[in-house]
Amino acid sequence: MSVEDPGTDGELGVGMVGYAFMGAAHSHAWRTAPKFFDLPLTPRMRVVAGRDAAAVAAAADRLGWESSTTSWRDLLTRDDVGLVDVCTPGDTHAEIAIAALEAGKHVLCEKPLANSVVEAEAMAAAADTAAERGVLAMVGFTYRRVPAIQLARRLVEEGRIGQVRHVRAQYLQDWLADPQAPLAWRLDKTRAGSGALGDIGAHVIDLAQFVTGESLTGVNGMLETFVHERPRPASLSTLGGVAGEGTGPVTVDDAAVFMGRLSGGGLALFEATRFAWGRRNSIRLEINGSAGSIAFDFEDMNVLHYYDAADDAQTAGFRRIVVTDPSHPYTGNWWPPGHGLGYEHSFTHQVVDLVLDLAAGRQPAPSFADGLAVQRVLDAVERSAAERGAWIDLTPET
Ligand code: SOE
Repeated sequence: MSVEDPGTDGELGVGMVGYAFMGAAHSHAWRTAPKFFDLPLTPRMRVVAGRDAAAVAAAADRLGWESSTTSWRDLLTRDDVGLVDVCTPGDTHAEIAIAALEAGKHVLCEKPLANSVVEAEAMAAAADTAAERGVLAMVGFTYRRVPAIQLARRLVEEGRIGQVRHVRAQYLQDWLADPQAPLAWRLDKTRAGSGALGDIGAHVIDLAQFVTGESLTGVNGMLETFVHERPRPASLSTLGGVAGEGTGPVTVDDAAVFMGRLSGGGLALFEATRFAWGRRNSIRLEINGSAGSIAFDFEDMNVLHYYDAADDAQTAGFRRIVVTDPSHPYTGNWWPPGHGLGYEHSFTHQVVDLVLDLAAGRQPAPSFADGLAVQRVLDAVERSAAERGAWIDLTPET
């Protein structure tokens, strides 16, 4: 396959690296996208790579891949692979993504883009060079593709809430609130880069910037680790697992609280924690503008709340919009109005948009440059926390 041609004979051969939670979500998306959307290239799930031969073969079978390999480098030499999908922990993103781009493969890479700004810069530079040859890269901030979030973006873009004054963005989970929850890789700084901050805080940073169309110009914040030692896992499931013998250190933050200033002059407040008992996967975004407000919670993900300050005072109030009309983004390809979408659909929409962009030779969004911008915010929050909450400016060159 030549680099100018993203697919052969109307197909896009995909090779995926990693097959755990994110790998399963991405596999579902590659399988499902061509069944519900009319795509200019048909994704072919050629090969999945992982270190354990038996486990990766079983995953290939379960998730619908044609073959498996224990070396991700095999993907780079295969002519029937046009895109490499990176679903590994953050410590391997840079190496795999850069090698794939250099080999002429398009890349989809899980978030956060990398474990450090240095790595993210190298990835963004590799993506720029590759783009000159028609080889394209995208980072997977999937929540952008929730229809209610797309509608929120449109309302802000159309000026329906006026100038953005406040952003309140929270990502709340509780899978680590139990101190006996085992030591998953997401608690190891060398593998994950950071804790709640990078794993889930990255999502709300991206959402805040995406929905407002603005960028953070500076931040300050606090990080905290509540449980410093956890049982080593006997087995790991999607996020939790079963505690085994012995304990090991938690080397990342358990929670992050930070605030920032937006390029349009608004103020933003962020919280990311995996210690919010009862909040399983709650992503809350509230934006107050000069002419209205919008509010979203992923735990009710098919709904967007919209307040229009121009409404008659007698009847003014938040409008509960069920974002399932065929006129809403993506929804017309799924179920009749009111039947609703779930977590997995945003991954499918990600694949759909990526394939459309590849076929058109267009840069997909979010790009590696967007991923780098989020990485700079993560880094600034860490630096601020290390300096007892000092303000950190985020000028483009920092
Ligand atoms: C774990 O907190 C996690 O799986 C994140 O890594 C994902 O990005 C998010 O979609 C769900 O939660």
